[in-house]
Amino acid sequence: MIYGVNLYNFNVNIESFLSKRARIIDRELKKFINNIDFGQPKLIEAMLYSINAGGKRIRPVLATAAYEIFKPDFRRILPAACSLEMIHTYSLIHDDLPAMDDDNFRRGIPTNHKVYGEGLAVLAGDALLTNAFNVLAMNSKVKGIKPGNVLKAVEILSAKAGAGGMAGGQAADLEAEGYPLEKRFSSAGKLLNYIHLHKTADLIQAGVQIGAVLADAPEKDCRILSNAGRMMGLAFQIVDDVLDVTADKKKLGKSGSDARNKKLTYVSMYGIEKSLKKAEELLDRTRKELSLLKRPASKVKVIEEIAGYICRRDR
Ligand code: GRG
Repeated sequence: MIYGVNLYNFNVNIESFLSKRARIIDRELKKFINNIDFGQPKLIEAMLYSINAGGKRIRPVLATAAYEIFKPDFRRILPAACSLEMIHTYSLIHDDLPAMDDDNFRRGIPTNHKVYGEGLAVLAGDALLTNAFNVLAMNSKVKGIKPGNVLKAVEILSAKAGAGGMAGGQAADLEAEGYPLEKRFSSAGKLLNYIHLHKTADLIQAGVQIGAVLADAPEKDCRILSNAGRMMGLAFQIVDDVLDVTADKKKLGKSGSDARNKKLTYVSMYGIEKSLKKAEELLDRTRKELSLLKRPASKVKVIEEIAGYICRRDR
C-alpha cells in the first residue's frame, strides 16, 4: 500500500491517490515559496494566493508517478514536481488577465488580478515562472539524483514552457480568436491541434518526461512516456473544451469563457459528442503506448489510471 492506495492488485483508487499526493505537493510548494528570500511581501502573497487556491496538481503528480515506474521514493523529485506546478499556476494567472481571456474566477475564487490588480498579477506570474527554475535547480542537491539529469529537466521544462511550447500555443490561441485561419496552417483542424498540443499538452508531457529523466530511465522508456504524455495532454485539453460548456461552473471553479471569447476549440469545431470520442481514442492510444514499457505493470497502471481520470473528470 502506498498512501492508502493498493497499487499491487490493480485496484487503484486514482482519485484518492491524486488527492493524497496533491496534499504532499501542496505542502512543499508552500515551503518553497515561503523560503524565497524576499523584500516584497505583497508579491509573495499574490503568488501564494493562486498557489493556495488549490488545483488538481495533475502535472506534478504525473512527474512523481513516472519517476516511480523506475525508482522508489518519489519525494526525491518534489522540487522538480513543484516547479511544474509553479509554471502551470503562472500560466493560469496570465491567462485570466484582461489582455488574455479576461476571467473573473479561477480555482473557485476571484482571479489574481481581481484581488491584487493587473500589475501585481503579471509580476506574480513572472516570479512563479522564474522561481520555478530556481526550485528545479535545487533538485540537483538531492541525494540519488544526478545533477546532469536535472540539467536535462531544465532543458525539457524551458522548451515546453517557452515560445515553441506553452507560450507559443497561447500566442496561436490568441491569434485564432474569432477563428481566422493563420496562413501557415492548411486547415483549421491543424491549427486547433497546434494550439492544444502546445498550450496544454506540452506541460503535461513535460511532467512525465521529467519524472522519467530524473529517475535515469533508459532513452527508449523516456520516449514511450513522452509519447504517452503528449496524447494524454491533448485529451486533457479536449476534455477541458467540453467542460467549459457542460460542467457545473461551481465545481469547475471558473466561469467558462471560450464561447464569449470566440475561441477555436474542439467543441466549436466538432461538437461535444465527437470531441469526447476523440478524447477516448487518445486514451486508447495512450494505453497502447504505455503497454510498450517493460516495467512493473502495477506502476505503469498508475499513469494509465491518471490518463483515464483526465478523460472522465468533471472539473
Ligand atoms: C507569457 C503573458 C504570457 C502569458 C502566457 C502560457 C499562458 C499565458 C497560458 C497558458 C495557456 C493555458 C492557461 C492553457 C490552459 C491549460 C489548462 C487546461 C488549464 C487548466 O488546467 P487544470 O485543469 O487546472 O489542471 P487546475 O486548476 O486543476 O490546476
